[in-house]
Amino acid sequence: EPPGELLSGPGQIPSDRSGAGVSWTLDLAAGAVRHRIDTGRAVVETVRWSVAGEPGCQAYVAPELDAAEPPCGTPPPRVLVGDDGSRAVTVTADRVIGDRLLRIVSTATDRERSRAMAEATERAERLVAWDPSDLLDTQQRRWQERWRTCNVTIEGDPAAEVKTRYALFHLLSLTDHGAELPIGARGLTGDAYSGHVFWDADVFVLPSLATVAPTAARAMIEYRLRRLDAARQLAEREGRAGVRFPWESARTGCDVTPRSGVTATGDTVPILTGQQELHIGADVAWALTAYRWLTGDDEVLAAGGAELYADTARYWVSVIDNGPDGHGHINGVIGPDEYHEEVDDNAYTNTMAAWTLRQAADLAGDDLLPGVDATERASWLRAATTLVTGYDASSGRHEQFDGYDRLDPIMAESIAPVPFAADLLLGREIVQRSQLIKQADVLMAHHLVPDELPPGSLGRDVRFYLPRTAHGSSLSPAVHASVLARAGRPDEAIELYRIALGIDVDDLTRTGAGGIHYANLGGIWQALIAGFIGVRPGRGGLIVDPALPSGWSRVLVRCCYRGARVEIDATHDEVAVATDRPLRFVGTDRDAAVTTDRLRLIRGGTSEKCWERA
Ligand code: IFM
Repeated sequence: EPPGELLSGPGQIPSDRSGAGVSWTLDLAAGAVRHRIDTGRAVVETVRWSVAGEPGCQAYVAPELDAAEPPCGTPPPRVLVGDDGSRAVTVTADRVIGDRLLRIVSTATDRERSRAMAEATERAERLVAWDPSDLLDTQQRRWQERWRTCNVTIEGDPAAEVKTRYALFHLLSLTDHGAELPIGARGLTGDAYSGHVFWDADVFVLPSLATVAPTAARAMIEYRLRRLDAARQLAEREGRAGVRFPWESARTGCDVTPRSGVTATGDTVPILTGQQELHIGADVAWALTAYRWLTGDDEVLAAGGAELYADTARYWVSVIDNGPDGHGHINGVIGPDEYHEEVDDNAYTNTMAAWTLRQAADLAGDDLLPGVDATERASWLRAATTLVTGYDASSGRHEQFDGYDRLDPIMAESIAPVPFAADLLLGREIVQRSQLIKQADVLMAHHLVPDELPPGSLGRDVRFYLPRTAHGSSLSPAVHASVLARAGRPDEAIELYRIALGIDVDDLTRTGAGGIHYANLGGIWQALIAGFIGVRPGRGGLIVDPALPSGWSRVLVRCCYRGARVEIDATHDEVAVATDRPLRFVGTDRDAAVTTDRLRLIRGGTSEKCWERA
């Protein structure tokens, strides 16, 4: 672990290495990778897997070719020393059983080398004593249990079904975790972004994980809570109050964002995201709220959550400039659209800041934030109300940042088929002067905090920003799919959904060598659940409001909400929701809330989008 980096793990499946006589298969049912080589004279099959329920352990079964010793000998233990002196010890154990070789590779970390060594050795020796077939059967049984709790069936679209399951597979793979779970942009599947944790974890992965593995989502929150002190120091260093989470975070929670990078053309360019991508502060608070909504766990407030809200609100108050126009402004930032740097009043940043201030004020109003008095609470509400959001009542849409509308109106489709990296294709300067955007920005706010934006603005913002979006970030297509479905345009949503599905499975953007795009996978699950099935938290209960693409005849989903196991069966005309304990549901219109374990909705006669309780 070089300073500022997280330990990287095994790479992902090298899908492009499949070819004549060679195949790699990810067996989603068994949670294992099968590798087959047909040399023409012999067929060699191996299988490898991350042992479910035994974090840090990998198993590998292969034919033992010369039937005597393991082919390359057993590697000796490997010790990596972290920059804080902690040790990661990897122990390998081999055993030949009949004509097969079983290899276990076990990694444990501890401050004490001897403890890490003992733990890794104990696991390796225990697992290598198993019969390989039994070990693989156990793996399969554990995965079957996971698939019984969380799964998706999409009738009418088998490709979308298997690729969505692939996303779910990787989310479910995060189930085995310690007390805290930092998810890097590429997890442990590749070295792009050095394992660093971005908002990808908080707003893309965490809400999805909360519906498939709530304890893993809690461990993700814990990762942030344990770095509140580091975030407090960062805010202080920048002359601000409260907490400021770093744009890129690793073990200590200090800012590890690089200050420069080298482009594909070999030029060194400054990286300003560390100084300017401030929205991360609101994203972390949003993730905490999403976690509480989705799991019903409010104990997290007493475990540091209350502090996180209060100090995030304090941070925003100290960042906001109160202008002579009587409004609050946040200047010199980068929004989610990273093509435009140092902009004033980014709609996403300001909307999220205002939302966070109101959240904190609401909690303080309910006496849930110790140490916050009425005066401070009132200052948060005032700041939220005066902050500009870029909304223009005459056009009914948001301007992405101050001055955006005056930029060159270049449309993405006039350059190349999406997704493409506009900055690489056209050069940074041209892109900066244009309205081309990298990823969902205003639409990201619609995705995360729909009730914070003026009614009617979703449709107008989608119409305006979609044609300007290059989807140069893997975070973009799934969010667009989700908001398009919610905006009642599911047949366009499915096009973006297919792009999102292809990013990892088909390596659509040729960036897979750096690892799996976890935000994309989290985004896919969100687009399915919140977009197509329309399950989202409403005021006082869950809303179910499906908008299925015409090519999907039926969708079945299993997941969890607020401690209950939930099964949703949706067609174009009818939705049935069954839960193993009663949940509270609200309608999308003025329907009264209902608490039930069986909900049936049929498409209403009055409007295409309206669902009525059957
Ligand atoms: O967090 C993202 C960002 O939004 C776009 N660039 C890549 C980062 C890591 O995935």
